Parts: sequence; C-alpha cells; structure tokens
Amino acid sequence: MDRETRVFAESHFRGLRGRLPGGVCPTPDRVDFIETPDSFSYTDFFKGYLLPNVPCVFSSAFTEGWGSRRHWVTPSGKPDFDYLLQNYGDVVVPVANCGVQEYNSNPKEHMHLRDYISYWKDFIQGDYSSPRGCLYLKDWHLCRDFSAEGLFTLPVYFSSDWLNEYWDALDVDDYRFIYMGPTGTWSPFHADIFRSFSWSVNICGRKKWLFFPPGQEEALRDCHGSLPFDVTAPAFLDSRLCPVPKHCSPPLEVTQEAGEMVFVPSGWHHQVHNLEDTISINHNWVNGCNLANMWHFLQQELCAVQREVIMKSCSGINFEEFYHFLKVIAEKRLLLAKEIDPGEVECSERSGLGPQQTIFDICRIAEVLASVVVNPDFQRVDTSMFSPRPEDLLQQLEEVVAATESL
Ligand SMILES: O=C(O)CCC(=O)C(=O)O
Ligand SMILES: [Fe+2]
Repeated sequence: MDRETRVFAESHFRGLRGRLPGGVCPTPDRVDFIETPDSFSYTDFFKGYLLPNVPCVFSSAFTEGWGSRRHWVTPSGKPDFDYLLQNYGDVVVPVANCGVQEYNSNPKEHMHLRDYISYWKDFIQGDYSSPRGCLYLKDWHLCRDFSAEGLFTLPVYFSSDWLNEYWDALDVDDYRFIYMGPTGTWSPFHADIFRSFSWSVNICGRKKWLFFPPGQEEALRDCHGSLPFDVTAPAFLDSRLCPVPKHCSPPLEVTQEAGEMVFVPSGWHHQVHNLEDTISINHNWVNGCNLANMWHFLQQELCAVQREVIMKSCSGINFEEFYHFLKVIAEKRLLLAKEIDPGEVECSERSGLGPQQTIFDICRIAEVLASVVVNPDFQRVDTSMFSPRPEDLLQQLEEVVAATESL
C-alpha cells in the first residue's frame, strides 16, 4: 500500500463517522469484471472494491497457473474423480443435504471422500437425482488437514487476511475451504460468518450468484422477522406479494465461469447455485476494512439474557476471544511498526503490503479496540489476567498512530 492510498482510506473511515462501511455507497447496478492481472494492482482493488465494499469478478487469467486447475480437472473440464480418489479418498469430509432445511441452513453429515465421489458418480448416472437427495461437500478444510502446496496461490488482493493469520498463529484452525458438488447443489441465502469477506474460485464448473447489498435483506424478512432460506423458491416469491409488498430491488446476478474468482463483500447476503459439476476454493477473511463490521455484528449477536453463552453459540466467538483475535494481530503489527524506517516507508507492492499497510492496520485496530473497551458487556469480562490489559494495548496502538501520522 502506498501513502496516498492509506490517507485515502483513513479519510474514508473518518467520513463514515462510526457508520459501517458499505452502508453509504450507492449500490452498483452491475458487478465489474476484471480482465487482466497486469493492469490491476492491489491498490486498484483496495480503492475500487474492498473499501467501498462492492463485489467484483476476476477473469480466469488470475488463476491461470494454479495446480488445482491442472490436477483436479479432466481435459474436458469435469472434476477428475480418479485424481481426487487417489489423493484424498480416505479423508473425512462434511457433506450438506441441499434438500433439507434445518433452521436457515442444511443438515450436515460426515463421510469419506471416496463415498461422496461414489455418490456423485451415481447421481450423474441417475440423471442428476438420487434417493439420497442432493448432497453438497462444503467447508472441507483441505489446507488445515493437508498441505495445499502448489494447489493455489493466494492472490495479493486477498492477502491482508487477519482471520487466517490469527488461526495460523494459533495453529488450530482456518477459514480456507473446498466446496464440491454436482449440478443442482446450492448454498441457501446467507451472509458470511462474522460479516467476513469471502473469495471464491471455480476450479471447474460454473456458479450462479445472487447478491443483495447490506440492508436489502431487511425487506426480505417474513412476518416473524425471519430471513428467507431460498430466495428463488416459488413459495417465497408468492408469499411476498401479500400482505404488504415491501421494497426490495432485484439481486445482482453473476455467473462465475471456470477459473474465475468472485469477491464477496462484507455483510452482503447471497445465494449460490452450482450450474454444473463444480469444485471451488473459498476463503473467509477479515482485515482493517471490515473489522468494524465484525465488531458491530458480534455486539448485535448479544442477546438480552445469558449474553456470553448465546453469543458463543450463534457465531462461535465471544468478547474475550474477539479481544484475543485483536491482540494477536495488534502485537504482530506493533512488531512490524518498530521496524519501519521513516526514510523508507514507501514499498513496492510486490514485497508484502508494506509499512503503510502496517500503519493502516494499527489505526483500524485502535479504532475498534477503543469501542471494545467502553462496551458495557466487555467491561463485565474479567480482564485482570489478560496480557496486555486491553487499555494498555490500546495505549500502545494509539502511541504508534500518533508517531506515524506524518509518515
Ligand atoms: O459456493 C457456494 O456454494 C457458497 C459460497 C459462499 O457462500 C461464499 O464463498 O461466501
Ligand atoms: Fe457465503
């Protein structure tokens, strides 16, 4: 990141004055398609899509050299079942049943990849139907459970990824997933966990995405306040005609072809349909641009009674863990900040994201942490054993913000 971009970003956040990113930009009427990697920099993505929080699609040229695109796909563009069986047949993977609704998602079971592939082959043979229903392999942590060496290269646009940086530092989990399933598999209407961003690359196959900008989902709630499960279901479309037609613009629709990469912004609800037998790599990620959205979301998740318990069950994270997440990233950035040479703050975009990105990250964490420490529910958490104490960490961050302002 260069200085001009950081100054631009900071004035963007100042301009929001505490409102959430993404809520202020006019909704685009179409999704941009980025054709060539050579003429599209990290800064172009940062200013054009990440900061304004709008979706875009990158052409297959961006994933040209990926090993998964060579190894997992037959010459005719279909999933290479033999290769997958040979290399991953024994792995246990999570599988969702697309035909069954359980609250607002699908029930999941676990099975060996070899059994899933055998189901998939039968499904194709049975003309894309099966007495077992329509099964979708989702959220397989291939990178966590195996080495993903050579399968893909993290695009620079998505490289400021604190969620995976945090989990990698703890060495326990990640938010890097593989999805695979036949034509007809689909993901119900949702926004991503913690209001994270996601990116998704089709290794083979095609997906149809329906995107709803943040806030539009309010118009889709039923009379009980529940969000829809399937925005394409005839029953849902009929029910919305009465009693009161609510204002909701049609979703932005994207068809993602093989090799193409979709950027899903923070807090955008979406529904996704596989139009062919499809394999994709999907990551969820959080950084300085959507950290405030995550914090806002976690506070909203707090219900009136049994706050901590409920919050943990809704989103899988409580205030203490959120502080821990901020602390791990903050301490790494404070170390990097110590190494900033005031004479050499500008860096080439090739070597990581550079000192200006470090300063930006520290500013964003300081802003959100300042809100965390004054939150009445956080104040009820016993922080006496935290090291460092939240107030001390905030002070350290604010000192660096002040010291680096002019860089
Ligand atoms: O590909 C899918 O089925 C769902 C992907 C998705 O929801 C995401 O990447 O955020
Ligand atoms: Fe999603």
